[in-house]
Amino acid sequence: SPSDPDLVERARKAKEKLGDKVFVLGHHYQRDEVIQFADVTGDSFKLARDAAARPEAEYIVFCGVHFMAESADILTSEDQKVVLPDLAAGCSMADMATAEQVAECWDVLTEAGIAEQVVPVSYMNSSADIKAFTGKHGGTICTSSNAKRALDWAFEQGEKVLFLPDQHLGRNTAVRDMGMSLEDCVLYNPHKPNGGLTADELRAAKMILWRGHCSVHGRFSLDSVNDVRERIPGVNVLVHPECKHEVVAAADYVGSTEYIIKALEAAPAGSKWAIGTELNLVRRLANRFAPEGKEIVFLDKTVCFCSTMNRIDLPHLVWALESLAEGNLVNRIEVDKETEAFAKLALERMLALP
Ligand code: CIZ
Ligand code: SF4
Repeated sequence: SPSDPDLVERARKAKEKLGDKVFVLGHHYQRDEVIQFADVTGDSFKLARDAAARPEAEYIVFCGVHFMAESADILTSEDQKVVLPDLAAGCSMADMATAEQVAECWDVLTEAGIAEQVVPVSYMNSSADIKAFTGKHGGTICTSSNAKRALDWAFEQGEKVLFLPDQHLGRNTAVRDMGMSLEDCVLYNPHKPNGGLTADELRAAKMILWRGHCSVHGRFSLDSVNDVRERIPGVNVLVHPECKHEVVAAADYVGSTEYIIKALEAAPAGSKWAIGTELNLVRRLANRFAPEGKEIVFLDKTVCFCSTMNRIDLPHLVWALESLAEGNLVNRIEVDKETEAFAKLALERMLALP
């Protein structure tokens, strides 16, 4: 839907007034009305790095969700202030692993006598607390683009991996890219005593998967894939690795948002694609590539936007920019020093991955 022209003008004015003092980051899953004001777009990791590469920007306005703003705060300098236009823009997946639950899990692994063999690997989509836990226990962060390299590294450090918080990315990477079997993986349920696992099950496992998932990507099903293949003969099915294992197994291609964009850029005219990722991005890609004769559809019409991503709308962005332009620092996301130090350790291990 077209954006309100008054708000567009107000956002433009406030941004102009701030000049180089502000840098606006736009995650791929953001609304069009917000993305039009982004200085750069990208996935969460690219955006955090882009922010760090702009030390002259005093304010980083992060159009995305809370864990991403935290990561940007961790990777940018002391004097840069990260602002999230709506504090209610969280991530249900990141919320599925709390610091208390993860500490309790570590006790369970210690009880089972395996904690020394376990290396934590945490997906970028996790709170700063979970990243700090990961750093403290010798582990690394990963994104959906480098999950295999992170697991390769982790299995050089220890015999087992605790993968947080997205079970699907963990399972898909282990089985698709690492040659493990589904039986090598166990699911740790933080809502059950001992994670719902026996000590023997934990000792036998190679991958201990946290029972978290993305409420958007987790909704695509095997039926979504079968239906689209029937509806559009010759369609290429391309999905994000946060989708369920059966969906990933049935797809033609699997990759991160950056991978999806590159694949569509390289796709020949006349090719047909069904994409399993967030709807704002898929719609934008469909519009962008339609003139080149590439037909792009959303994998399943019953799945919708990421509701927390969509909380960042033009009114919230205007409010944040105008406040900053008037000298009021609003909605700052600031990670405390100790958490930041350990989280940074985990992020730096990722940056050092071969
Ligand atoms: O699903 C998400 O939220 C993704 C892919 C985030 C990101 O950019 O890493
Ligand atoms: Fe979280 Fe999924 Fe939304 Fe990404 S798409 S922010 S993982 S709920």
